[in-house]
Amino acid sequence: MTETTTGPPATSTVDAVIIGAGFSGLYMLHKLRDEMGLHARVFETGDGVGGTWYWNRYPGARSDSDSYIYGFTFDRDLWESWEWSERYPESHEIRGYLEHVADRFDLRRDITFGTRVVSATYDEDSHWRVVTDQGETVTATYVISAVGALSASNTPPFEGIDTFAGPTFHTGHWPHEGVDFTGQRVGMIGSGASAVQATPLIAAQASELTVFQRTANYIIPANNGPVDPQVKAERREDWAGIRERIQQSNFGFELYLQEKGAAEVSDDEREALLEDFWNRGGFHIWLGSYADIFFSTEANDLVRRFLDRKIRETVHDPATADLLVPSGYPFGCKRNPLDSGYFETFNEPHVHLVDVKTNPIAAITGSGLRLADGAEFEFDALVLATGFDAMTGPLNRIDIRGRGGQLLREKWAEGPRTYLGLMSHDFPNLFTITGPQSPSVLSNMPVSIEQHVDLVGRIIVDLRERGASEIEPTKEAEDAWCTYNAEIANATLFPTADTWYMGANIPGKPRQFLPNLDFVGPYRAKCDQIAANGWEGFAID
Ligand code: N01
Repeated sequence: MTETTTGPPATSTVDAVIIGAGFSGLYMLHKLRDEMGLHARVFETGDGVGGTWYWNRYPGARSDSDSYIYGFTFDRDLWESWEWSERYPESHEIRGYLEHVADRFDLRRDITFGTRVVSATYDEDSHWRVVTDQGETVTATYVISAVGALSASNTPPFEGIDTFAGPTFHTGHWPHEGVDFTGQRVGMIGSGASAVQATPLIAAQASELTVFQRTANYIIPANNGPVDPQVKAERREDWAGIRERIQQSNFGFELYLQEKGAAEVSDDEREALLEDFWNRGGFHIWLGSYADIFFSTEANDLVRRFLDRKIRETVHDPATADLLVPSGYPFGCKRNPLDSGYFETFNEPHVHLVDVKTNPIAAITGSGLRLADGAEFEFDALVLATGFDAMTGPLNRIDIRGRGGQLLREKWAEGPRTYLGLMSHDFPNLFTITGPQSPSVLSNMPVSIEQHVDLVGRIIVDLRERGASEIEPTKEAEDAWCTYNAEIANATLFPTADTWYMGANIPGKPRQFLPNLDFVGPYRAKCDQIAANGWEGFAID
């Protein structure tokens, strides 16, 4: 009798399992399968490609990176095959781009959608057993986490969170069909990058919008719009130059810190530069102005004063402006959002700002929320723009067990421990693309993603050429990397701010600076040197 089966067998063996089908997972699959001839499978929770951009569909969602560098550069033909419509790419356009990539390289046939990886367990025979929520088990030599840095959404444990009678939306899990707020009273908790993008658009529909702000942000104009066709054409031609420059840059952008510090130039010179950068929009003031703002409070204050003034010039009501002017932490050490009309929105009579730092949210109620002082707010819909359990969250939500059954999240209970942000001791052949303690979120992500994917590819090629079955960092190399990361972070002002970079947005999360501060170009050179030295710091078996 012949048996017919539907779907894959309950257990199969592949060379590599890749977790996630965003930028990282797609390029990793292409690298392993098409360039190296390995049998690789991707598991993706969503029903389509896109990763972070599959879920982040809130009004106004777009990347803060210029579109011409928000894509892959590994293939010139791919580079030339896509045209972005505006200076910054909108969420749906980024998804369109990644669908284009998936089509072009025929990636979907090795991606299993609608499937979450629940565990990955290392067996002492140099294999990983990966189990999905659909009951499938796959055995693989390599596991590559391509889960993203900002993909585990954070819903704060507000008392009564389930009691609100109206609909609740998290910006990181927005309904695909969109939401119509016309005529509704909307309450939005949070004032980070997602809230800053969503506020003007929700305000345009809602009859009333109340934003509950815990920490004011330094927000810089995006200055979005169409790009001059001539500039577009030049960039299209300059694939090799742009690729080289962003790979060698500090942050994966064509932005370069000034040679002199903010405190070393005259007031007039500084004012002129900041004004010019303000008008250009984008990250110039953050990643292209003065290096000393990251080290010196005095230098930082000089730039802060400029930004404070801009807010007060825009916001009409002085009390609202007071609330919107950030205080208590340095500029640049908390991710500054880009603005497309955020401050102006608070000049509209139906838009309100409520401080929940001095008077925190006590509870969500059936009809809205209540603050600690007893003040009640009523609305029809609740938007949680409350961010993510960044960098470690997506990995810690999977049961990843290395040697001796050790859980990764237990090993990382006091904070992540990695070598290069790429691997962790006792977890052989597990790679974390743009993982914690790599430049990752302090860069234009596709640049760092390409570098890590290429590096993983090189490691695996080398292992196979040597006939080796395993690689992992030594404990000594990992300890040294963790110490080094802490030292370079502590030399800056970054740890002085309560941010998701520090894990400070999640109650109980250990306070540790999560990314690496080497910068993109130097970090790449360091990895290349480690490779040239025969994978220094790694044990290969
Ligand atoms: O999340 P956030 P996000 N009570 O963590 C507040 C990237 N991104 O989704 O600042 C009251 O920044 C919280 O307050 P506080 C980008 O890297 C990129 O906006 O912690 N409020 C904050 O205001 C970005 O940085 C793009 O004091 C509470 C907000 O919720 C990252 O994703 C677009 C609270 C969360 O802001 C995250 O951005 C969007 C509580 N208990 C996002 N808990 C682009 O490239 C949290 N909050 C365009």
